[in-house]
Order: sequence, then C-alpha cells, then structure tokens
Amino acid sequence: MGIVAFFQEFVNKFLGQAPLLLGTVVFIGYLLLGKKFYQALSGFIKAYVGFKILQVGTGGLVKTFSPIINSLTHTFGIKAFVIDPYFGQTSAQEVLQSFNSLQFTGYVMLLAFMWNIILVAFRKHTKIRSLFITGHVMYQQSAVLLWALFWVLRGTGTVVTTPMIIVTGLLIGTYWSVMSNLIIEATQEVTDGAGFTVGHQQMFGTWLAYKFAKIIGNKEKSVDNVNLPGWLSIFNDNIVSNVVLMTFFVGTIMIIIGPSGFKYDANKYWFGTYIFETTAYFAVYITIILTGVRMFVAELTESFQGISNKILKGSVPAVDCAVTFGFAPNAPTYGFIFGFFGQLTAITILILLKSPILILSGFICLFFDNGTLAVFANKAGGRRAATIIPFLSGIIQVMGSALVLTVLKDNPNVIGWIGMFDWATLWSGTTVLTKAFGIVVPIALIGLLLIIPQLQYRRNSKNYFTTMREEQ
Ligand code: ASC
Repeated sequence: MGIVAFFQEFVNKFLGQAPLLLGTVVFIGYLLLGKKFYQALSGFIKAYVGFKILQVGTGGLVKTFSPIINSLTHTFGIKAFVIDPYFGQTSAQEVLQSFNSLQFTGYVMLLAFMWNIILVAFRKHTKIRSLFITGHVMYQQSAVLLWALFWVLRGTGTVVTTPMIIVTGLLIGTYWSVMSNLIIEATQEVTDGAGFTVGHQQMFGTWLAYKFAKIIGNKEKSVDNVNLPGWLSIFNDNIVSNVVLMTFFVGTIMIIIGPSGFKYDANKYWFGTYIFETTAYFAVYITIILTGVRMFVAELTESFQGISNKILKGSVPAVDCAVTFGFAPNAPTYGFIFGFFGQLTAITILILLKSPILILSGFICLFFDNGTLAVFANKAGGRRAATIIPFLSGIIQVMGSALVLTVLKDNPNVIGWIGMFDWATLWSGTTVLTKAFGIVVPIALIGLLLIIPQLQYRRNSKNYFTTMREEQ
C-alpha cells in the first residue's frame, strides 16, 4: 500500500471514527496513568460502548424527527437548500468528487489535527490547551471548508491545489484549537468541572451565548429548576416535560401535515397514538444519550489525566456537544422549540422578500446546535436567556446560510450547507469575503484567530493552565 492510500485508510477508518479515536485516547490515558493493560482495555471498551450508545441516541433522534421536518416542507411544496451538517457534507463530497479532489479532504483533516497537536504541544507560547477529538465533525468540517474555499477561489485551476489544502488545513485546525480553547472555562461551569470542553460546530456561538446570557438573564431561574406549583409540578421531571412539550409542539406539526403525510401501520395505531409514540421517542432517545454520555465521560475524565499530566500538561479533550446535555436536561428542548420559531421567522422573511435562496430547517441544527446554546445560555442567564438566544440563533442560522449559498449555489451537486451557528456566521462570512478578496482572507484569519488565546491568557494568567485539574 502506498503512503497516500495508507493516509486515506487511517483518516477514514480511524481518525474519522469517533468511538475508536475516543476509546484509543482513553486507553493511552490509562496506560500513562500507570494502570494495568486490562484496566486500560476495559476503559477503552466502556468509552467505545458509551460513545456508541450516544450515537444510537443521536441517530434515533435524527431518524425519528428528520422525516417530520421534511414532510412539513414537502406538504407545502417548497424546494430549497437544507441546513443540516450531512447535507453540507454531501454537497462537499459531491462537488469535490466532480473535480476529482475528494481525497484531499483526508489531507486537510490530518494536517489540521497535527496542527492542533503542535499548538497544544507549544501551549506555553500558543496558549492552546484543547485537543479536538470529535472525529466525524472533523471530517465534515474539513470537507465543507475545502469545498467552499475551493469553489470561491477556483479561478483557473480545475483541481484543488496544494496551497489550498495547506491553507484550509491550517485554518480549520486553528479554528478547532482556538474556539474549543475559548470555551473551556464556560464548559467547566456548565459541567461542574468534568474536565472537558466542547469540540463541535457552535463553539464561537457558545461563547457569544454565554456572554450575552449574563447580560439578559438571571442564572438563578434555571430551566431545570422550575419548581412549579400544583399540577404543573409534573414539569419538574425532565422526561415528563420533554414528552409534554414535544407532544404539544411536534404533535401540532404532525396534525398540520395530516395522517397521509406519514407511513404508519393503521392496524396498530390511531393517528393520535402514533403521534404520542413518536413524540415520546424524544424522551427515550434523550435518556439513551445521557446513559452513553455518563459512561464515556466518566472514563474520559479519569483517563485524560494521564495525557494532561504526562504528555500534554494542562490539556483538555474537546468532545461532542451532546455531552453537555446531561448537565441541563431541559435546556435542549428550549433550544429546539425557540430555535424553530427563530428559523420559521427567518424563512418567512426570505419568502416574503422573494429571496432567490430558500432555506429548509434540518433537525440537527434545530436540536443539537440550539440545544447546546441553550445549555450554556441557561447556565449564565437561566430561562430567559435559554429562550431568547436560541430564537436569535434560529434567525442567524437561516440568514447566514442563505448568504453563503448565494456564492456556492451554482453547482448542481449543492443540496445544502452545515448551517450550525459557526457555519452561518464565521464560515459564511469567511467564504463570502474570500470570494471578494482572495486567499489572503483565510490566511489572515489564521493569524487573527491565534491572537484570541493570547488575550484570554492575559486576562486570567494565574489559573490558565490549572483550572482543569489541580483544583479537583
Ligand atoms: C453534528 C453531526 C452530528 C451531530 C452530533 C450531535 O454536527 O455531524 O452527527 O451533530 O454530533 O451529537
């Protein structure tokens, strides 16, 4: 096997497989802590299985709720671009493939990951403490950024060029490092010091949400602390409140679509019981997610100390956003509902303005993106913040994605865009500016991003490298 093919294999079958990568990190961590081989192995297994359980939960949510959202848009005969990470990833893969350039995604990802490791290794100077290990998201982002920059920079070339690969890799790696590092302290607050940060698609958004929530909200009035009187007290239980809210909210959508919009066995269900079963699945999958999360967070928190004490002192892992949901079980529902209203508002505006780009909502943006913003907003500003911020985010997700699609849409393979908060803001803006001013934009952005951790360090140099571990 040639070196190139070997890299491809390594990226696709190891780095891009989140449970494997995570399990391996846990395994190495335990060995570094001086645990026995069999102890490290059981850590690997629990982290792997825990992550798989998490994926069963997230996959189940997507499978159950995506068709409802799709059906809604179908019923009203709208055709447009979908904002969803997998619609973005598919567009990227198809466009790159049509230029014989899909294999370069692996280089971008590997370069970005190595750059992240280098930045952490030289953390004394770079002030970067977080190692991004959310494999599937790393692949997705590498593909989509390469596609976007390639498309707007293409000029005369027909395949992706080496400078494009290098600039994209360094830029996305800088983004992973800087943004996951930026929200370490906030994530510590949210998780009561669980020892990780978030490495996902809304890290910049999370930072904004956390800051903004402090101004507009009251952290004492948490979504998980409702303590309602009388019969309303049933809402104190997150399973009950999730089911009641989703039955009301998603149930209404299902009734609007009508029974003919769904494939269900009429011998087994009335439409009403079908609606209830579907919406109850929301609580089922959330419970599954939380079970998986507990399992692997426990392993990761302990084992990563091996890495952060021995090889990368003071470093933290950056993991999937769903991991924070267990620390505020009602908040994601707020994010979903108010984010939906925000997106609906923005879509209505696009229709009224007769925009050439129409956007359709996807479940992942609605739930995981706004859910995460709601978790952080709630921590810093309670219910009010967890309501207002996802609403605003919903508007931004739609408008920012519509903006970037105006420069990407002229290729028949494009069916959507990632649409998560950072992709509707930072990456939408970068793509549009790169089209206007060329490759200097992404190059300058690398430098600008790297200033952020320096500023962070200046404000908190005393505890900067110790917040994660030594206090515990
Ligand atoms: C994403 C993506 C997913 C989900 C998942 C949420 O961006 O690609 O599969 O969000 O990571 O837990």
